[in-house]
This record gives sequence, structure tokens and C-alpha cells, in this order.
Amino acid sequence: MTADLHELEQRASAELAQVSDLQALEQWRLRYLGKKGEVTLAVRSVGQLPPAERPAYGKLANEVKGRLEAAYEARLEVLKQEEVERALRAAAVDVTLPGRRPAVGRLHPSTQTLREIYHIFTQMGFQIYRSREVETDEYNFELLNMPPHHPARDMWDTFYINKDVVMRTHTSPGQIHVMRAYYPEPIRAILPGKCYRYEQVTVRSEHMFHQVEGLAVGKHITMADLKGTMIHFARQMFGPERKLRFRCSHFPFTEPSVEVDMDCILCGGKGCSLCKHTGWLEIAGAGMVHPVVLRNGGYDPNEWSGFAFGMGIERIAMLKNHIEDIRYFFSNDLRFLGQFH
Ligand code: FA5
Repeated sequence: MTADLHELEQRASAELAQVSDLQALEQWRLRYLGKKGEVTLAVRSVGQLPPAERPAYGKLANEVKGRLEAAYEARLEVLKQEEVERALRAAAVDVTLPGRRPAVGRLHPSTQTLREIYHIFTQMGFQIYRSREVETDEYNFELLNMPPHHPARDMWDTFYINKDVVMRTHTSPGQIHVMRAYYPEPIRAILPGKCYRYEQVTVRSEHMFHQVEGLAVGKHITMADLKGTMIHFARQMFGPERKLRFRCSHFPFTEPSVEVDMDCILCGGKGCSLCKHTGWLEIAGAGMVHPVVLRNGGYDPNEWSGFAFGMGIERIAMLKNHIEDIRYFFSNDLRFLGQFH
């Protein structure tokens, strides 16, 4: 009978050595040391033996039970420790891995260009004045010397909200707002913002784009002031060697009116695809504020004069950054937007 006990101990020990997790260990415990486990039953079976065999068998059975219990406790400790280590390993941070870059937002290229322009003009003493994007027909056209049915209105394809209200087609209506707000002070202001036109979208034209309007009103303002201001701006924005030319043009709200061209920043005037082989790039429409517009703003044109200009911000940003298609600006492609730091 004692041979059975030795065999049991060997089998149980061998199996215990194979146990590799806590669940299997618990099954092992139930199989051998549980209430109905083989070792427990073997100890209990002592009563069924002939009296002479009982002491030796009982002693051995208790020893076997004691050794297996001790082995069980030891195994339990080892497996618990292994479990803890596994959990730690699973939760571990590999400090040698490269970090993940946080997705940092950037300023839109139009905003960046606007801010550069603000910087240049505020250094010249201009203040920034904002006016509304939804305008009355009166401000967008009439007060700018374009009465109803004036053919010049065709220059701007207009989004109408109703018969009298429009999405502003240019920042020029802000001229009237700023004049009415500041009369009888002299004015030096830039008026930035979004403009809207019901236009065919092309590589150079969008439905929505930004303009910056400039307005100076004073007692002795001449065309020379306009030229000096535009030349200083172009050289600050595009480099000190820039040349400008002022070409005759027409706007109903300026007289005389000009288009301001800058020598091509790519070819320096020799002619290339950017300047369509003319050597020149248009950067603004401008002129001396029309007497009717001065009067509509509250200023007597016999005493006051002024200059105004308007430029397209995306066109300026395109020139500065060699962007070939205006449609990139508002199509929200991060591959494009992410390039502007
Ligand atoms: C005007 O809007 C005049 N208000 C400018 C002005 C102001 C003249 C003050 C005199 C005195 P024009 O329609 O040319 O002019 O537009 C001015 C600039 O806005 C253009 O040179 C161009 O850079 C930009 N622009 C016009 N239409 C679009 C468009 N659809 N998409 C992008 N930019 C545009």
C-alpha cells in the first residue's frame, strides 16, 4: 500500500511541475488536495487497513500530504509572481520608442498673409477697421458712385440675399463705414475681410476670397502718397528690389483710377509663365477717392482728398508662395495647409 503512496506522490509532483498558470494549479489542488482529492482520500483510507499496517501507512500518507502541500504553496508563489510580471510587462512603456507627434494646428495661409500685411501697414500708421460681410446694395454700390442700373455694377457678379441686401463683392463699402465713423478726423485705415462673387471658379478665381482695402483721407493727400505707400508695401512684402508701375484703369469710386503692377518676382521682368510673358504682375486696384464717395462719407471734397486701394489676399499669397491654383485655399486638404508654418 505504501508503494501506492509513493506512486501518487511522484505522479502529483510530476504534474505539478507541468502546471504553468494559476487556473491549472487550482485544478491540480482539487485533484490531489481537495476534499475529494486523491491524497485526501488516501489519508482517510487509513481506517480501512488492517490495524498492523495503519501506523506506517498513516505516517507516510501524512508526510506525502505535507510535502505536496508545501510544494503546492511554493508553486503558487512562483505562479503569482509570474502573473504579476506578465501584467507589468503588458503595461510597460517602451521608452526607446519614438514619440508620437501631437497634431498641431496652423494658421491658414490667407490668415498668415493677412497678418504680414497688417504688420506692414500698421508700421506705416494705418489702423485696422473691420466691416460687415453682408452689405446693403446702398453701401456695396450706390454710395460708391454706382446708382441702380449703372453698367459698372457688371464688374462684380453679385450674390443677392434679397433685392436690397448682398454678400459684399469687395471691401470698398468699408470706405463709407470708416469715413462715417471717423468724420471729421483724417483717416489711415486698412479694411480686411472676406468678399463673395457669383463667379466661375477657376485657377485664379474663387466664390469667396479675401481683400484688404486701404483708405487714407486727409487735407493734402495726393497720388504721390498712394504711389509711395504701394511701393513701400510691395518692397516690404516681396523684397527691396521690387519695381511698380501704375496703369490707367477705371473704378467708379476713384478718379483717377489705376491698376498697380509689380515686376514679376519669378523672372524679374524678363517674361515667364507666372507673368504670362508680360514681365508684370497685378497686385491691386487703386486711385484717388472720387469726390462723390468722399461726400457720401461726410468729407467735403473741396477740403479733403484721399487715396484708396484694394488687393486680393489669395493672389498675393499665391505670388509669395508660388501656389498655382487658388482652389487649394478653401478645399481643406491638409497636405496643402500643412505646408505653411
Ligand atoms: C475691386 O474689388 C475694387 N474694389 C478694388 C479697389 C479698391 C479699386 C479701392 C480702387 C480703390 P477688383 O474687382 O479688380 O477690384 O478686385 C480686386 C482684387 O481682388 C483683384 O485684383 C484680385 O486680386 C482679387 N479678386 C477679385 N476677384 C477675385 C476672385 N474671384 N477670386 C480671388 N480673388 C479675386
